[in-house]
Amino acid sequence: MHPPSRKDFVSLTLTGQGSGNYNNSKQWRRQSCWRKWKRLSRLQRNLILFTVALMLLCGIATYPSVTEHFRGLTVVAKEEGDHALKPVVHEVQPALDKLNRPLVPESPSEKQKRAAHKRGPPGLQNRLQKKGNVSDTQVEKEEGEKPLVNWHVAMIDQATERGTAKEAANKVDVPEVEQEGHSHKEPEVDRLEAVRDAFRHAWKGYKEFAWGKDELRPMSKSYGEWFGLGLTLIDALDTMWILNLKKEFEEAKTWVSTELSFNKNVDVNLFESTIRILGGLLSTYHLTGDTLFLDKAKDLGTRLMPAFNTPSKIPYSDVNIGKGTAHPPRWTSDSTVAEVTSIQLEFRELSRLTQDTRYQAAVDEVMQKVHKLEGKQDGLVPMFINTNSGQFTHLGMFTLGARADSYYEYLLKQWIQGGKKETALLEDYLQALEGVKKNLLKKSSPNRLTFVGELAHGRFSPKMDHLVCFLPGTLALGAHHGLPADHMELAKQLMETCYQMYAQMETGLSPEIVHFNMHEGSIGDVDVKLADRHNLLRPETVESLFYLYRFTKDRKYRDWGWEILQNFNKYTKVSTGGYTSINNVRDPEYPSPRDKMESFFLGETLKYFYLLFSDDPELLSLDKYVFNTEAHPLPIWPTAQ
Ligand code: DMJ
Repeated sequence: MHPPSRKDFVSLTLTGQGSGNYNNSKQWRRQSCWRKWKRLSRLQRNLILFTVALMLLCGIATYPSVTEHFRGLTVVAKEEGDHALKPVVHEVQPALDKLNRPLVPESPSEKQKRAAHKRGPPGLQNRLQKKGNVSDTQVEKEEGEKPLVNWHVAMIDQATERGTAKEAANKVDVPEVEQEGHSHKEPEVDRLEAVRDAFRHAWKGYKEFAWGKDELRPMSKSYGEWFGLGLTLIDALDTMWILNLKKEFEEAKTWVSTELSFNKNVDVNLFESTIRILGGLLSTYHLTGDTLFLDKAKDLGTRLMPAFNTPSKIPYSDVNIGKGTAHPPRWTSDSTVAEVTSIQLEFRELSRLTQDTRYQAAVDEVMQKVHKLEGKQDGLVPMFINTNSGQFTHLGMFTLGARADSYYEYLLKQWIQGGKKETALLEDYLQALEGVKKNLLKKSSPNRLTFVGELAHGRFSPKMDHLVCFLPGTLALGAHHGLPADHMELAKQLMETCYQMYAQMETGLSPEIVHFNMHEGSIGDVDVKLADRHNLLRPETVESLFYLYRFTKDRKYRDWGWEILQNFNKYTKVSTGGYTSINNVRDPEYPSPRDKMESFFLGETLKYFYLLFSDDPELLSLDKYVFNTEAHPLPIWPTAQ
């Protein structure tokens, strides 16, 4: 992080006494005034004293009306959306912004007009920043006004206006509007627009500082390369299409057609490049019908195939897509179970589209082998698998978090993709869920939140990764597709828990990992270790909120999502463009930006926000599409196939 650009220092010049130079010191000035006062006559002194006393009396008498007048000016200026005054008003008295609501309720149309008027040009902040008015550590304020605040002021703002995130979570602060006898929350269109605004802001940073690169580093206004394949741009393609951001989409498409080449001597991770790039290209092809994206997908898929040339047919983790060679990580011949079992939706779809069966054959073989493997516990899988032996390694460790998570997700989703015919996938999924219930599901204290812990050699640990928050959505999706109703009940309970992982933090944003308290008499449900306090802008909770809302229509899921989006805007938005992951969700005063915007923030998090707030159930109907683990929608195959 850059140090603030303000100069918080006082300059002192020390001069020796009696140096003979002109001396304008306070002492000298005091002595000279006193001498002048002594030279005045008694009458002159009395006259001066009388005048000063009279002025003081007048000042006291007129004070209330003067302050009233100035308070009135401030409110009027804010109501008129006076851009020139806004930043000053906000910085001096941030809480007033929220309190200055009109006394007479506004009609929805007036409210929209006011909101539109207030939403100033985003470029304004950047121009100010370039002039050196603010530091690099600044984040923008949400709610259209976007005044400039630094991390410290942002904290003061929240402390004044909302108390802790926990308190806020228990309040429903969305104003209710009566319409035709029904009670409605704020028009959803505002929330959709807020997501589009967030995307535009993220894209602005990417475009300006990281165009065609893998990831934006928004604080340092630079970029990071992982594979050197424009990861963020490709991950975000279908989001732009879904959010109807045509101009942005066309620019990105031009880059894909003119700049993107997979003929590069570069090592890529098989799983990450499959879910983000192959998945992104395939879904964009489906949404647009443009064969450019299918051609690129086929090129990449073919270049990834050497990963499967292993003694066991369990793929290596890394592939050099230019040389056509593959290898495991330097320190082991193991692959991660989630990685080798979460590339199937994409390779199967590639086979269906190209009529080339090799892609599907390779990934189906992996599933068949894993299906038969020893070393599971009640359907739960260990985290590693060896590419030589084809056996699980590091036995006895079970989690639904990192390294195993999307194995469970893809069992269900492959079954749905293939028209619910592949019963082995369904059996493994159902058995694994029984394993979760039997071994990993517990209740926290004091609020009895249902959570999914981990198992290490028979010992239970109440540790839950944020990654596990994909599970409520997956459970709900299964119930929607005819699996037992108690899956939906469990989905709702876990959804509440995942929401609390946000709401109980001081920033209202979830940490990467929490530990739940299980002892009677615990004060809070959640403990967060120092090393686990980061937030990477991950999507899983928002993803699950989307599924839960689609299937239940319970508006609380939307309101929870709205809170989370606002907190991303408060604590992770960088004024010059982009959003940053942060180190400390427990410190709203200094959440400590990490200077990285993950590609999944655009590919997944913002897309799921948009779908959560959309009223159109046909926008990517869950009866027609299945989302890959990077939120790229792929079609459910027609039953004839
Ligand atoms: C994404 O790349 C995918 O959702 C993956 O399944 C898990 N990790 C990130 C998001 O958190």
